[in-house]
Amino acid sequence: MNRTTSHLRRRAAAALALGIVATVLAACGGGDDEPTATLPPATVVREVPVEMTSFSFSPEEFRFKNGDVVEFRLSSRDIEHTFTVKELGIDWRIRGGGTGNRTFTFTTPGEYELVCTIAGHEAAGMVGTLIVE
Ligand SMILES: [Cu+2]
Repeated sequence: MNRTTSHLRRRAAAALALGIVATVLAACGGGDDEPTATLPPATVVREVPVEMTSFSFSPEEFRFKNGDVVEFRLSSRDIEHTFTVKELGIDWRIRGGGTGNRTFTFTTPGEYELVCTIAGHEAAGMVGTLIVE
């Protein structure tokens, strides 16, 4: 992860925390239906569910805009799998039957190969594509 990505991720986390505080404040506001705080406009977190199973990713193609902050909501339907994009330094492992949320900020346009690095899975067709426009 480069410094810029790390910085953006911290900003995203801070913005999320702000959003939670704003929601709580609004809920406790007693009759005031308007939220009292707004998120910084640059921070948009997209939530993307991904199911991993032997031997595929669903979906198998992802399209993002450069600058997107994406929260991947990973789940394994059967055995252990990884969500690995070597060129971007992404290597997330999800245990069999498990779930995990991982956030990444895309800062370099391109087309990237997604694979599962568990032995034999890539060869069995557990591959995908990430496109950053
Ligand atoms: Cu796998």
